[in-house]
Amino acid sequence: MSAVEINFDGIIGPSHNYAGLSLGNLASASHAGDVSQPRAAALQGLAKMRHNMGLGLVQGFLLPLPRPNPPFLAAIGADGTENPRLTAAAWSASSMWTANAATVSPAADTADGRCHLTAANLVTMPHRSQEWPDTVRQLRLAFADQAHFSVHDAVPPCFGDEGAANHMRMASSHTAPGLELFVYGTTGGAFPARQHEEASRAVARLHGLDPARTLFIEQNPEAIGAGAFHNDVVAVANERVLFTHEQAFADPEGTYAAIRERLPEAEIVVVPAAAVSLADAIKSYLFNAQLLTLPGGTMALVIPSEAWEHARVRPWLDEMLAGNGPIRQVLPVDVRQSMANGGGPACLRLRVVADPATVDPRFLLDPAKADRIEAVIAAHWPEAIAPADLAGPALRERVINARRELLATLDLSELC
Ligand code: SUG
Repeated sequence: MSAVEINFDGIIGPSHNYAGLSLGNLASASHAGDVSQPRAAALQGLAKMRHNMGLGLVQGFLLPLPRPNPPFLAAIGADGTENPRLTAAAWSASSMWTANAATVSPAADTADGRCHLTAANLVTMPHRSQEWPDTVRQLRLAFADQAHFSVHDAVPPCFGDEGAANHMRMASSHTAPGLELFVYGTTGGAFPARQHEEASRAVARLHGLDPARTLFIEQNPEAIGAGAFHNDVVAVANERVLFTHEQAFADPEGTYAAIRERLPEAEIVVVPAAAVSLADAIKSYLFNAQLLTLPGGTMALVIPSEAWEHARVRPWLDEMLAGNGPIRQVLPVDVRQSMANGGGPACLRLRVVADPATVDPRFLLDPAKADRIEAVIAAHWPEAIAPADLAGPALRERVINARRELLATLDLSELC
């Protein structure tokens, strides 16, 4: 097989919980203190993977990271009893949102003709800042073939980097040289701007991107203020198509013109604020969608069911489908447990363009493996976690064992 787009979804970990840790992420804040359902969450995530695999697409996955994470607490001289937020941070299953695991530049874009991945430091949110060392270990295993991949450590923590959630790629096809779009925020608003311009520029340099095919675009501060803590909450791109909210970028017209100048075949589908307000876009997660090229060549948008059911989003989607645009199908999926923490279908996946034969096969899904993963989740993932359960020895044992069982069934115990 030659290079294709592979979506690597994060398997939702057994410690999935609602602690309200992410300032500026409205879903996380509004569900703080709720009882979570890790088993249902992980099954929803797996169902999405099966759904996309059923479309004829190659599907991969990444594993939950070790939680609770005692080294995180030890590094700050804490044992988890001082402060419930620190405890919750050490237990967070946030690595499920693999769109934040790394930024990926396919081989067609890079100076050395290899696919480059830079782990994201995620420094803005304490609970996420502990992810990258374990993430990079996993990436170095999955993409160990150095003839085809180069995996970089995260950029220094003085520059906040949130990975692929603030990065888009447009190209005439996945394997053609592409235009890489890095979207950064500026500080000073009500909520933190998680992606710093300097981090984006560092990643572009590390990947050996051609400056003529790289754009650095400022996020609209108004969008961040309205709850778009990552650009992928208001825009998504696939091949020649950019699907974006009118208010995603600080200079929308300048951004569209710069894209069209470099990629004349670009098709930009803009959703006007008059049809879907920024608030509705963020509430429904319409743009946190997977825009996928199906094997037949047409494009489908995999959206959260919340968007499909939304009173103002649905009419807009119906109208789009009735028109002659590039997005021919809309496919809703149920990832409600992740959504309640601000993670839609797009947050749950990391896109890598590569020949699947060059990826460690243990990270690629097939129906039989999906059945095995499902059996482990059904047998070992806790059904419910209330905030007060965190730090309890019984839950701790259960969560550690659940992950161990998953790694064993996937022959990945070296990640223990
Ligand atoms: O970083 N939520 C994640 C959601 C990440 C979504 N990813 C993308 N947009 N690509 C975040 O804010 C909530 C955890 C809590 O509150 O317990 C959380 O981390």
